[in-house]
Amino acid sequence: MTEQLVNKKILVVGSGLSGVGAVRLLHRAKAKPVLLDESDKLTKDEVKSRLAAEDRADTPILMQKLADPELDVTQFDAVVPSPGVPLDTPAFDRIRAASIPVWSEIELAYRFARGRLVAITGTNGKTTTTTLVGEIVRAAYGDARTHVVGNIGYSYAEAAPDTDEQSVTVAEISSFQLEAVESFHADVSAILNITPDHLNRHHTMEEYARCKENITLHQDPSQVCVLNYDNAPTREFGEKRCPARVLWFSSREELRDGLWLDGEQIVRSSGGEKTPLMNVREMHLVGRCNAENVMAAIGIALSLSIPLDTILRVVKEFRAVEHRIEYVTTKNGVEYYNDSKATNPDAAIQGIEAMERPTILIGGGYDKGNTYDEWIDAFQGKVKLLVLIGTTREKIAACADAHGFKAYTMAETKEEALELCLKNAEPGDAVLLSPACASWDMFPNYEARGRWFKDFANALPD
Ligand code: UMA
Repeated sequence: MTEQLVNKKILVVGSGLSGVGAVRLLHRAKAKPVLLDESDKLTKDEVKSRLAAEDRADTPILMQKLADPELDVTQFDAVVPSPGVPLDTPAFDRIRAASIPVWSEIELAYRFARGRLVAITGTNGKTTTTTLVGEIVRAAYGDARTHVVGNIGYSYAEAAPDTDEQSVTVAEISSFQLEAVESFHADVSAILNITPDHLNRHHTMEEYARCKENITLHQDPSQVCVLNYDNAPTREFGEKRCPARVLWFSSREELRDGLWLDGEQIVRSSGGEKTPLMNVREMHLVGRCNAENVMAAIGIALSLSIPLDTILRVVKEFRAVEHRIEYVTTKNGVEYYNDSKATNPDAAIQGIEAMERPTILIGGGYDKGNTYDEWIDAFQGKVKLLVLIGTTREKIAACADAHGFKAYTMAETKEEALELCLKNAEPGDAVLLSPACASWDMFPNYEARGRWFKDFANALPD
């Protein structure tokens, strides 16, 4: 398919990881990329410096809005938007009206990549599952054949030119990346769960779910989709619409076929015949959500025909990814957990469910249009104090009041939040940063928020 790109003029929108990767790939495909960035804060030189040195000279850079009437979009053969670029805008209406194809960066990468592809999406658990599957694939096929890409922080387009027929690419895929796919399809896909998130971008749950379901758009029954039996949207999708062969996992119900949790035991069933695989206490991960991630990873790896003993060995060695229910330290009998990656209520529910002690919880942040009722309901007497930060703190406080939860307090600054935790924590407690919100009102990203919390906990005297 890449022959079709030769000498084609392609507009890449956004000069972040995806845009830079797309430009690199397009040069290798002998196309003629033009890079546009809409930021008022970046200069042309800054954008240029983001490109690989060998791509700088031959990449025209446009610093303007896509909607700029002076930009003649009809000169382009295709447009490749970065994931952060919304597609329901008049500018994209104009592009589509001119019959110019719009390919997300993963669509472009897919057209260029070789070998087998695993694609993992879901509202929560993507990074843990992708990382774990990547480790299993690495153990089975070696480092050189393994590529772990996508939303995890390394663009698929950047990696695609390095793949060959022997490669196995494991991609963490977000709903943003699935908005404009045409031919993208995985040998094994997974939708771990679909719960409310990113509604400021997708507007409705239906549209958000449709984007996630796009991960299977071109799969057929010779390929596999790993789905969560316990989550209503993925269950309904698997039972009614999924074009691939479904492999279910469940942490709540016994399955005749699939992977499920029997108490603490992960069991694989085939035609009703049960094989116990391992006890969840043998892993270094905590919480039901992680048991689900592990079952999904085992299902994916089995679908790639990786031997079971390799899979289980890696699962038992695997440690939590940074910022996801990550144990930090114990100081003065108080355990500290960093769950900064819980940027939506559903992820934060998993965080609090994983706690086994009275918990002081830091919550709140940037408002993505979510509601917090189910999160507050999940506290179940476990949260002894909720310390609220960020722009959502009033909204969450109102929700807590409505649910009769009074043990909350507001912090004006992040420093005050930490002081409140210290003042109230007693030996035997846990302090959990699991904000249920994005970080962008107080931090550049959730990683910076997580590091801030860890630095604080690690610096406390023993
Ligand atoms: N830009 C525009 N116009 C816009 C929006 C952005 O020109 O309307 C420009 C910005 O000025 C900037 C560039 O585009 O220069 C940024 O593009 P981007 O926001 O798509 O970011 P990338 O650096 O390309 O990173 C993206 C993903 N970011 C988003 O989806 C917002 C990264 O996921 C991903 O790791 C990377 O591609 C490689 O695949 C991050 C993320 O926050 C972790 N993902 C969301 C999430 O997990 O919740 C979905």
